[in-house]
Amino acid sequence: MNRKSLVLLSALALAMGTAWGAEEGKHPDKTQQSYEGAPSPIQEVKRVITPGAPDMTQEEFDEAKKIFFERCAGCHGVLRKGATGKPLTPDITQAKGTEYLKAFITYGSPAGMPNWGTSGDLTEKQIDVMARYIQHDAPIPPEWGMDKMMESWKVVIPSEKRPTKKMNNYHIENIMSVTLRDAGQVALIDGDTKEIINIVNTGYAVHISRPSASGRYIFVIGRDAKVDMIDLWMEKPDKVAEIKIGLEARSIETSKYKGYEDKYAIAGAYWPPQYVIMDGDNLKPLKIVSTRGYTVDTQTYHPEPRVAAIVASHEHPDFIINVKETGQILLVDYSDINNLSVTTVGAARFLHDGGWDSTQRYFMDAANKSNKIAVLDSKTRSLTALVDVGKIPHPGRGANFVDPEFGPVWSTGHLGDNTIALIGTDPVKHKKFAWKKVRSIDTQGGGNLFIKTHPKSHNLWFDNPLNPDDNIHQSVGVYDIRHFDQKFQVLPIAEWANVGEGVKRVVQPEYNAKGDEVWFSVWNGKTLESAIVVVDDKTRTLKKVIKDKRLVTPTGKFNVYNTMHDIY
Ligand code: DHE
Repeated sequence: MNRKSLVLLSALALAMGTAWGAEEGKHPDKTQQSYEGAPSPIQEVKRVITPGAPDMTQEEFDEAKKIFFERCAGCHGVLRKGATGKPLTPDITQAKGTEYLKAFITYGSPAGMPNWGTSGDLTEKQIDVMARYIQHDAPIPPEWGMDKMMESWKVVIPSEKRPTKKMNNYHIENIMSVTLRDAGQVALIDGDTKEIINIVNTGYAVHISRPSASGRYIFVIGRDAKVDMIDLWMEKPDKVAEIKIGLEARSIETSKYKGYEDKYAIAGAYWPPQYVIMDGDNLKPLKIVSTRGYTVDTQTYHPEPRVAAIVASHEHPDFIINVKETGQILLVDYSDINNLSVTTVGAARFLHDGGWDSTQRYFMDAANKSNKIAVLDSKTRSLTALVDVGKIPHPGRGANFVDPEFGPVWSTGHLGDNTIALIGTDPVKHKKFAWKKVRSIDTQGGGNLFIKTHPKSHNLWFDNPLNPDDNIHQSVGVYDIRHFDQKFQVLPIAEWANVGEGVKRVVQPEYNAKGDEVWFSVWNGKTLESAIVVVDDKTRTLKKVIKDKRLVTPTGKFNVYNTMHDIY
């Protein structure tokens, strides 16, 4: 391609950004893109040939399908009807034509489309194949109903053969379940001795762990929608049941309301868009409910609204389910699952993650691409407020503490800017500040994913794993919550880990049960050394580096006590 045509095409790509409703601005950071667009495990689709679309061979279709699910589905949706990225349906793409689409894929757009060609990620040939592929209707992956779930359901150890009392000497409330992302495993680490208790095989690109209300069981979900249930009472804690609840998923939770402890588990899927309530004793699927429906704002039908975070209410026997693309929060009453009662609360798009305020009545829920936190009153089952925050809030579960000036606050960091927003959460004694952003404090830069504190601590920790600067994503910052007039301190976590070469993103602060240690993952490439770094919370000094060749790509860590009691 000569220089003149390159310039023309790049101008065309920018113009298309505007034509598709792009905002003016810079390309978002590439790590942000790869965060959103982690490879989808979906591969099983039937080929569709659409009138008006350019021809493709079977080989080209297979290649394009693979590239689409690995790189594009995370933003554009499996059905390409638009998610956080624009819709790519044939009525739109055929009107643009192959050359136009090729330029768009090559150069990206200011609205957030990565420059797949100029970055070297895709070859010219692959871009040509993709430009033709998206002019055909999206091939539809299969549904995943009760028959498929029952086929995949396996009880490894039935409850009658499990221990009737704890058979080990572990202090199980201080066990950390650690995601080994690219190994498809979790490491159960003894929080007291820092020794690995067991490595349990789980789903592909495993995502999160949640303990049951009693703390006896841990439920783990993989991106391939495989759920694994681990019994911590066994002599060597291990898997007792497994099931696959769909083709792609991210969230899992268990019933916590009084009288329903350990009774149900629930998992939410990205594909098919549905949630499933299971027996909390053995993962038997009991009830599957679709989340297909209408968006909160324009009331437009969305065929694949993905299930994001799920939390268990402390006020009612409800599961609180975030439906990403429709922006609706569902409160699913599990007291009678045959006559299921669901309250639908309109919030804002695109719901992702969130956590409780310190009273555990209000759920603070990030509508990330709307730059808002939705405040849900779980007692009255209604929306209390929509609070404007910074760009792309990403709280994880957030952090609760008492601000010296504004009283109780819950806080969130942001993926898209360098701030942490503090929101007042006390409508009784600090009414003036309730549900308002009362303070904004700086982080080291954009690309923050998680923040954390503990009721016994004066520290507020934040990571910046998606920041492109090595110095920033390899370290963490910490504020003294009594002194926001003072700058944060930076701790060189990756340097302390001393793991050699690699990208070494430091991710997700997590407290031990006592609240006097904070654990960080040093997340390195799959074939490189990673580590977990334990910091003494009071002195902010290195306490221990946990290294083991089995600790492949550690990311999230879930302390049993803090997670089961929603302490953060
Ligand atoms: Fe996560 C929580 C979705 C990428 C680490 N992540 C969640 C939740 C959702 C979600 C819906 C809330 C679950 C709940 O509470 O029930 N995550 C997604 C994605 O869709 C996304 C953006 C891209 C993807 O394709 O998966 C994504 N997540 C990542 C990562 O790349 C991270 C950093 C590393 C990893 O292990 O994959 C990552 N996500 C986490 C962690 C939590 C999480 C550690 C739990 C935080 C907590 O404290 O509860």
